[in-house]
Amino acid sequence: MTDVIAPHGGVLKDRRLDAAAAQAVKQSAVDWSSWDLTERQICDLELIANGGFSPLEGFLGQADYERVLKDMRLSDGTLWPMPITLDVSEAFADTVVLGDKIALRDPEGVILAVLTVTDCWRPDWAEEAQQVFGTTDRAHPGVAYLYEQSHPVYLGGPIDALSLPSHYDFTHLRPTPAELRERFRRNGWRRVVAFQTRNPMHRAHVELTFQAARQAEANLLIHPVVGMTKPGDVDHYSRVRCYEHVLKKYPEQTTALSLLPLAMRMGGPREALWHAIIRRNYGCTHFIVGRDHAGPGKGSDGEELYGPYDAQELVTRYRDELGIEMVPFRMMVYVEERAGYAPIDEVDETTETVMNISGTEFRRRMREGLDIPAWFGYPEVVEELRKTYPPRAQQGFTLFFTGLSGSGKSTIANAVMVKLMERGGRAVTLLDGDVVRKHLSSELGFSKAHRDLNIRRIGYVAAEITRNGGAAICAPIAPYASTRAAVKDMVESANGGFIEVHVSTPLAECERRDRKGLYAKARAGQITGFTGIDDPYEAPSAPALRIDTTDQTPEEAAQQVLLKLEGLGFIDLS
Ligand code: PPS
Repeated sequence: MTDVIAPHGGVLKDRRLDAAAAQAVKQSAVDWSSWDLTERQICDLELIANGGFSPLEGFLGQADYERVLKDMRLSDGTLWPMPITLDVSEAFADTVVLGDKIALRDPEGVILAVLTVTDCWRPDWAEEAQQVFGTTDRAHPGVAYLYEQSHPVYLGGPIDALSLPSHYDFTHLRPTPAELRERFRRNGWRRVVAFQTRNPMHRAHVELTFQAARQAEANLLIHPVVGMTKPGDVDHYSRVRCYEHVLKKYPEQTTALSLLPLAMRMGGPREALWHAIIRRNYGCTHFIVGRDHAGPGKGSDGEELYGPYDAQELVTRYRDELGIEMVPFRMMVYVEERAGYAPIDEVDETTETVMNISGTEFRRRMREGLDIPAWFGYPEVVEELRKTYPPRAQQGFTLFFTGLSGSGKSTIANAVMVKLMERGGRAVTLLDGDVVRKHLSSELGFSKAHRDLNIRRIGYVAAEITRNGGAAICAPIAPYASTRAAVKDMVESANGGFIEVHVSTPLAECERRDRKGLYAKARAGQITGFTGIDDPYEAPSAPALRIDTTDQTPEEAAQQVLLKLEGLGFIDLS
């Protein structure tokens, strides 16, 4: 472990043990408790270990945590705006005594680091959310993570790393802070302005970075986050391929691309300060803060959670102690008369025509295979994104039938499957309720927990089929709205469509049919917990389609589904 004196602001920590010490720790670790790190904790650990989070030497203890929440400072007064904590389960915390060493492992069980536990406490999440994010609204992704994914007990203490988490992708683009500083030094880059991004870069971004570099008289570092970003963002593999295209737009030897394994919190102003400190640690002298930096989007009331330039204001307030200079930027827009980009505050909208394509409009055009104008995006970047987000006619999808037993789900699903196979073009898989219970979920019963697990398994398989461009047709009862919503999320994050069809045939008709004789048994009390009889069915509130099969043939019902798929652009019936 060697700390390096940074050219700008403070000491660069390095918490990695040398090979001999790492080997010794590995041997002792067999007797220690082990914590399997979450995805976010692995990101945090990497940046503590490699110095990206200097001056942190581990996960925050309680006194530091409380001061960070209150004043954005560690207990010694150093500016540090984001709580970096190790959240663990109650059961695990119960096995830990202060002073213990615990092994921190990756999901494969490889020991990455040892934590010497100095603190153990139960945080107040409402307080943390309010202080850090300024809200307890779960529409904020950072707040949602806290309430829905964090464990209830925090452990604090210094870490010693045996190795950095392994990455097999883009390894040549992942220098540590010390390596990046050394590269800057070798290249004679004395002033470097960093650009943070979690999105693909289009012309506006390139213009902005050009102008920022010119203004700061600095070289440029494109420094995208590839750890965890906002749920629903473009995956980092596609983004990095886009950045590699964009890099060629800059004059040679002026600009570098390097990946940051950060887990973002979408904390707006506080996050901007944090990002600046991290870039200082990576050897940059300047940092671009644009409009709505690390913005979480809208709250549940439909209002933006932060003002568009709150982040710039906060960073300005702490400029004297940051050790890195902010280059503030207003939103860049295309000005038709100038055939070029300019910051919006430098445009006279009474005489000039401003053009912009919002993120939502961009996604709509991609989805529908529509043109993206050359003034907006580089053709190479657009082409790269089209591979990841093909138009709907080439996307995979999940057709999810839900309804009571005997409502006609399987019959319609089978008819639709055959029709799709007749047309060709996509691999089709039917995940029927009964069939799934035979092959995937044979050990499960019909309690709420087992039904949820059954549906989540179906969702997992359907999402994989969807991801690979196929059509998954599911036909379980799926009585619970929240579980169906979870499946929708899984499928949509696999870049495909989720089409919910409620087979709404009334209970009386299902019972009249009673094809399997199960309703009679349920009424006689021979089966308990039967959906619709003595177990709930939560009807979907806004399905893509509702079909009552009381007076319809299976062909008619299947045709309705195919027309819906055509209307959404997934198939072409002509
Ligand atoms: S769930 O709730 O979505 O997990 O149910 P699913 O896997 O679709 O159920 C498949 C078939 O199981 C039969 N069956 C029951 N259904 C509901 N409640 C109880 N208690 C039950 N016991 C057995 C029923 O025939 C379901 O088949 P379908 O195809 O819906 O008629």
